[in-house]
This record gives sequence, C-alpha cells and structure tokens, in this order.
Amino acid sequence: MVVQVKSNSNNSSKTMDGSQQKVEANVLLLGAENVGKSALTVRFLTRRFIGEYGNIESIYSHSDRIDGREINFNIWDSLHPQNCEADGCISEKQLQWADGFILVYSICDRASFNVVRRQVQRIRQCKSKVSGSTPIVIVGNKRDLKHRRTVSSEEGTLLALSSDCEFFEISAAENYHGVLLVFHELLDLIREARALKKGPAGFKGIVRSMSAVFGRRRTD
Ligand SMILES: Nc1nc2c(ncn2[C@@H]2O[C@H](COP(=O)(O)OP(=O)(O)O)[C@@H](O)[C@H]2O)c(=O)[nH]1
Ligand SMILES: [Mg+2]
Repeated sequence: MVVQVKSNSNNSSKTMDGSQQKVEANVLLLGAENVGKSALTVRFLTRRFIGEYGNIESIYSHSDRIDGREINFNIWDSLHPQNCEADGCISEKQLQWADGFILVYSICDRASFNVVRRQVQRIRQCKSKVSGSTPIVIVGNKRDLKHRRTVSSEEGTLLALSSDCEFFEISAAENYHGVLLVFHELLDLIREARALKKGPAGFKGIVRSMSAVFGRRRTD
C-alpha cells in the first residue's frame, strides 16, 4: 500500500506574475532496503534526520519556490521488494509515474550498489524508446561511515558516467545541503528533458550539449 501525504514548505507562495507556471515533478526513490531512502526523503521535506523511519511506503507532495518558480514535488519513497533479482524490482506503474529517479545505495553495502546498477539498466532499457535521456541521479549515501566503506567514489562516478546519470556522495545523517543538491539537480534534469522534448534546438538543449562537452558537475 502507498500512503499519500501532503507537506507544503513554509516559503511556498502564489506567483504574482501569472505568466510563470507551476512545475510538477514526480520523483521516485529506489534502491535496496536500509540504504537511507526514507532518511533522504524526510531530510528534504523537514531538514531533519530522525534516525528510524520504519518500513512505510509513501508518496509525499511538497511545494517549494526555486529560482522564483513554484515547484510541486511528488516524492515516492518506495519499499524494496524482497526476492527480486534480475529486473531491478521496478514496476511498470513506477516507471510510468516517475519524471525522474533517485537511485540510492549505501557506500558500506556492496549488494546495494549492485541493486542500483541493475535498476539503472532496467530504467534505461524501458525508457530507451522515449526521446531524450530519463533523468536519474545516483546517490551513494552514508558518507559519514567512511571507515566502513566497501564501494569507492570512483565506482559510483564510473557507473554514473557510463549510464548518463548524475552522481553524488552524501550523508543524509550529517548534512541537509547534500540532500538539497540531489533534489535540485534532478529537478534541473527533469526540466532539461522536458525542454528537449519540446525542441532539441532549444536553449536548454544547447546548454546540456555544452556541459557534455565541457564537463559534468562534481559532487559536493
Ligand atoms: N550513518 C548513517 N546512517 C544512515 C544514513 N541514512 C540513513 N541511515 C540509517 O540507515 C537506516 C535505514 O534508513 P532508512 O531511511 O529507513 O532506509 P530505507 O530502507 O532505504 O528507507 C536507519 O537506521 C537510518 O538511521 C546516513 O547518511 N548515515
Ligand atoms: Mg524506507
């Protein structure tokens, strides 16, 4: 069962200038169990880390104002089903619903990195017929537990580079800023993908091509 929750940020307000349309973004968090999907979601919504989150699957609705524009995030904090291997455990419904994906693994859990690897493949296969690249941000979480690291930053970076994703290493436990960057980056990718769908020669399409030539954004 998926629970739907509404949460409005305190700085959301109505647009005075009617010309600016509200942006809707459906964000799906995926990854193995226990990697911090709920911690990331709750950090983004409340700025807080509360430690234990339980096994609850929810879709949160959260309004925010970014660069003068009203954004409505619908955030699906998923549960990883047990006993699924090959297809990365992503349902058709989830694939159709999401505008963008945040794939989370723990830097201390190699099996969770392998889950993300499979999930990237599954998304890329299913969405390859749609024009443009589906926005995906890969997140290596629990950076505060460096001493227990089993997945190097280089492996995360390589996976992202080879699958046209963005990559961040963060600690949802220690830092709000990294979590904010992840969501904002995904929003940028979603907006670019929409602009590309409207017309590949659009301004954002040119910016994206240029950033592909001159380099990608680094992690924190
Ligand atoms: N040390 C550390 N623990 C974390 C971090 N993020 C989440 N956790 C812990 O990892 C466990 C699983 O987190 P949760 O968000 O429920 O994972 P989910 O199953 O992927 O939703 C909880 O005990 C969290 O407190 C982090 O950045 N650092
Ligand atoms: Mg959870």
